[in-house]
Amino acid sequence: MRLFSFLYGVALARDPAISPTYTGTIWPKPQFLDTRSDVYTIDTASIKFIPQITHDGPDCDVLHNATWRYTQYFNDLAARIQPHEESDPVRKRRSLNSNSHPTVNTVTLIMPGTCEKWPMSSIQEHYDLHLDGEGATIYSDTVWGILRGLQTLYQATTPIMTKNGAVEKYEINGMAVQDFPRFNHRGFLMDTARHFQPVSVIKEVLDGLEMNKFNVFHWHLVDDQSFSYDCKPLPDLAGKGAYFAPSRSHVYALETIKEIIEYARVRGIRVIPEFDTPGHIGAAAKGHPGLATVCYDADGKPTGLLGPADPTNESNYDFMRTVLQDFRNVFHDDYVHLGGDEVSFACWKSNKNISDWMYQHGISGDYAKLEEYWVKNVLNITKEVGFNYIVWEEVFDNGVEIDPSTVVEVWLPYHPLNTTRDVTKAGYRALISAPWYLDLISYGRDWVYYYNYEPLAFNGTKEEEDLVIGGETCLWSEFVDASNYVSRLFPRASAVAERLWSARDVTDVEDAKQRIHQMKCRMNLRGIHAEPADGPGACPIEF
Ligand code: CP6
Repeated sequence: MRLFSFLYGVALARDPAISPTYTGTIWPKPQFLDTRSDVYTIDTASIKFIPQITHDGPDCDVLHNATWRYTQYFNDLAARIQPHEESDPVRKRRSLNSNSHPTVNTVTLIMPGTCEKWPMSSIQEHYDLHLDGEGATIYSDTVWGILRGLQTLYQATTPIMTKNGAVEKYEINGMAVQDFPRFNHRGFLMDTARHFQPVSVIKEVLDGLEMNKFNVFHWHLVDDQSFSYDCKPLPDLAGKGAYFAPSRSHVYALETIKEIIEYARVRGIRVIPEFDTPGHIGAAAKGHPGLATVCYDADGKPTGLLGPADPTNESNYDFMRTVLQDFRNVFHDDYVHLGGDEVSFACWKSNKNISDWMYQHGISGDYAKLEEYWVKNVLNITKEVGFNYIVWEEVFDNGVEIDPSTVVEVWLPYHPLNTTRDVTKAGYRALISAPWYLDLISYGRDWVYYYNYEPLAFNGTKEEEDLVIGGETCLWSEFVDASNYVSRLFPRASAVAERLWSARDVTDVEDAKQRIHQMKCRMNLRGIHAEPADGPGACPIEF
């Protein structure tokens, strides 16, 4: 039955027929979508989700949470239906009998595999969705696929408006969907170090990420400006390095972090924390004297400025072990992000202790080797603690010897396709973020640039292409806080979501324009403050 529907899907996948409902506006576009001409009323008020799972147990809580949540989401749609008074008795009867379409109100969730509790780098998200007069059926080997299928079903649910602009009912087409992501890693970087982002914003972001089928929340917790993470064994890091320290008003407490990890987990979103070193450690240095290099002026006097971490201070590796072990205790993913970007050598060069140490170690004048010494030690500690790691591309560009399981994140804007080629030629896995920096704003429809970037356009071999595991869109937060965060993120991030999920040949910008607009409206209906995507327009139901 799966094989049959798969072939059927192929045959009809490119059928451009305009459907009367939202089925054709699903974002990101499914791999194979067959919209049928039969139309049903979908009873959003009494919809029932019926799990058919062979391996129930405590670990199936993601599925049970999903049936509960999606019941709420559909009931929220139902709550917008406005009962309308009709004075003309004939029309009144007709509208009461507006069940000219059969009603669908059951969704069967079939999952033969074992439930997984945590989404990890091995996540599988393939699902089949079928809807006809018998009801809807979502089939997946994993609970993560069931989540993606539920989102597709939700998006296909179309409000039908009366002439007065009220919601009368919801309709949905018969359909058969075969869907799976093109790339396994579809991430978003949130920076809570340049501005502290309240938990309410983080949850709104995670809701939007789920709607767009993203599966990684890369959490840039600490940087030069603030240390927003409450590292239990080293309370001075946040206690001295956070905004408004020593008050902890701008610090994520352990309980809060766990709440966010849980909120992400049940949405099939991995949480990957980043501790960026040896650069970007300014805030950590406030709470941990000796971590940062002391910079000197030409006369040999301390300038008062602090540089990158001091690789020659062996106690700094104990410090790194303490932080990473704490990350290991708190976060569940198999990956951690170790940073490694934008290391300035100027301060190292000004420091006589460092040049003495380099002389003793036979690397005089070779500051890339000094950086390598730091990075290699930190990578070894990370392995011992039990994480695989992602690093920013400089670690690769500078020729540091890295474990074959390392993921290299390509971010420098100059020639990301060449860098992708170099990284994959060297046998490393690549993650692409260079074209998708949402903080770099400009007037107009910049989503089209994000949409048009093709990560595999580097003329690689099949093996090299397979090493591109996905990408991340980044919202560095120098200029965003709770006042403008979500609207700057969505729906511009949605362009990246479709590039990373949908087939390579889904490149029709005119078609995407219509759908990204519907997607913005749908996010608004769910309380997500997505901004207009593409200039003038209107949503059927305004926010
Ligand atoms: N912070 C950190 C940043 C950036 C990076 N790392 C960054 C650099 C250039 C641009 C945007 C952001 N603000 N820690 C680079 C990975 Cl244009």
